[in-house]
Amino acid sequence: MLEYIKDIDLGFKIPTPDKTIKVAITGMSRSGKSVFLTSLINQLIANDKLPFLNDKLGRSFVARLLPPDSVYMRFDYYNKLNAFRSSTPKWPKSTKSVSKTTLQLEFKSDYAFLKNQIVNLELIDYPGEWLLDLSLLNMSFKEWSEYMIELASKPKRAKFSKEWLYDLKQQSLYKNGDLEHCEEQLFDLFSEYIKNLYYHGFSFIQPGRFIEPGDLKDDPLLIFTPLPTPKGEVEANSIYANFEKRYNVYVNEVVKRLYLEHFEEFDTQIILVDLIKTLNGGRDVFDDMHLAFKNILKTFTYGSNNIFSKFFNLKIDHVLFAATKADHIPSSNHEAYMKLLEEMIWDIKKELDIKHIDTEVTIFSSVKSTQYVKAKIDNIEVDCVRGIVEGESELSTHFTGFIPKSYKDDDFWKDNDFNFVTFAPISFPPRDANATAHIRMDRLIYSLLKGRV
Ligand SMILES: Nc1nc2c(ncn2[C@@H]2O[C@H](COP(=O)(O)OP(=O)(O)OP(=O)(O)O)[C@@H](O)[C@H]2O)c(=O)[nH]1
Ligand SMILES: [Mg+2]
Repeated sequence: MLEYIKDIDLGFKIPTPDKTIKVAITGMSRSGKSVFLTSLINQLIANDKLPFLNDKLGRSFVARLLPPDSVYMRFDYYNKLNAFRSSTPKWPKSTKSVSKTTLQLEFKSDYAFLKNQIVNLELIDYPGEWLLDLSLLNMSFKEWSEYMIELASKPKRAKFSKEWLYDLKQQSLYKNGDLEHCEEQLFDLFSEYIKNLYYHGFSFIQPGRFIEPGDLKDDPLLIFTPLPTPKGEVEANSIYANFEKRYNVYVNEVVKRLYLEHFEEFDTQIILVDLIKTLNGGRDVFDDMHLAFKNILKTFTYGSNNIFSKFFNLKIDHVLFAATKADHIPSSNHEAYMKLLEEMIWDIKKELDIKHIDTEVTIFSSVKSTQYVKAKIDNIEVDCVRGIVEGESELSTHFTGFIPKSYKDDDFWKDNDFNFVTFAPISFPPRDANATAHIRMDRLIYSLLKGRV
C-alpha cells in the first residue's frame, strides 16, 4: 500500500529575477492583443519555431509561466490554449477585465561557473476599449465635451450623432429640475451614437466603459455625456453639474486607478495595429484609427512636462508598431502591407523620434491560420490565401486583391473594395514542445527583448 506523505518538499523555488521587463501591449479592441499574448507564451515555452530569435540571442533559454500572484486576476493562458487545441479551435472571446501574468525566462550563462540570467516578462491583458480613456486624464469635463461635440459634428460622424446632438439642444442643461428622465435620455442617445461608431469600425471612442463596462455595468456613475459649455450660470443640481461630477469621479477613480495599477513603469511598448480592419472599412475607418493612435501618443507624452507623467513613471524609449493578422495576405504582398503601416504612422514616428524614442515597424501574425497558394482567375495566376472561414467547415481559397504600397495611390479607396473574411484559427499542436505556426513572431519577440537581456 502506498504511504501518504505529508508536506512534500518540492525542492523548487521560483528564482528571483535579475531583471523585470514590463511590456505594454497597446491596441484597440479586436486588434489581436489576447491572441498575441497566448501565442507569445506558447512560442517561448516551446521555442521550436523561433530561429531568428535564437540566432540573435546566441544562447539557449527556458521559459516558464509563474504561478499567479494573489492580487490580480491571472491571464487565463491555459483556457485559451485549450480552446486553440480543440478539434474545432476557437479564438478567445473579447476581453472583459484586466488580467496579468509573468513569464520567466532563464538564459544559459556562457560558463557553468557563471550564474544564469533570469528575466521576468510581465504581461497584461485588458479590454481594448479602455485604452483610449487614458487621454481623459489630461482633460477637464469642459475640454472633453468641447472636443467630443466638435468631433461628433464632423460629416463622417454626423450621421450617427445627429439624434444626440439634436437632443442636447432641446434640454435645459444648466438649470435645476426633475432631471432623471432627461439625463437618461441623453445618455441613451449618446451611448447609441458611440456604439454605432464602434460597430462601423471606428476606433476613437470614449469613454471606453460605455462600450465595455466591465464591473460598472448599469452603474449610475456612467450616466453622463459631453455637454455644450455653459455661457452663463450653472445651477448646482443641473444636468451639467451632475454630468461634470460623474465625469470627474469616472476619471479620478476608475480611469486613474486602472492606469496606476496596471500601466505604470513600462519598459517597452508594442502597438498592435489592425490594418485589415482599415482595408475592409475604408477611408473613414483608416482616418479614425489614425486619430485614435495620435491621441494615445499624446497621452503617453513620453516627456516630462505633461500632466500624465506626474502620475506615471514613464521611461519608454522604444516603441514597436506591429500590423497584426498578416496571414490574411499572401507573402508576396507583405512588403506592401508593411509600407501601409509605415504610412499610417509616419507623423507619429516623427513625433517620437524628436523625443529620442526609437520606433520600429513590423508586420506579423500570432496564429498563422492560412496557407499561401496560387490560383487562376481568368487564366491569370494570382497569389491567394487558403483557410477555413469562421463558421464554415471546409477550406476555401481567397484572392485578396493587390495591396497597394500607399493609401495615397490615386483612387486607392475608390478602386479597392477589400473584403477580408475572418478565418478560424488552426488547431494548436497538442503538446507544449511544439508551438503554433506564426509569421515573424520571432522577429517581434527579439525586438521586445533586444538590449534588455
Ligand atoms: N487570422 C488571424 N486572425 C487573428 C490573429 N490575431 C487575431 N486575430 C483575429 O482578431 C480577433 C481579435 O483578437 P483578440 O486577440 O481577441 O483581440 P483583442 O485585442 O484582445 O480584443 P479585445 O479583447 O476586444 O480588446 C480574433 O478573434 C481573430 O479573429 C492572427 O494572428 N491571425
Ligand atoms: Mg482581448
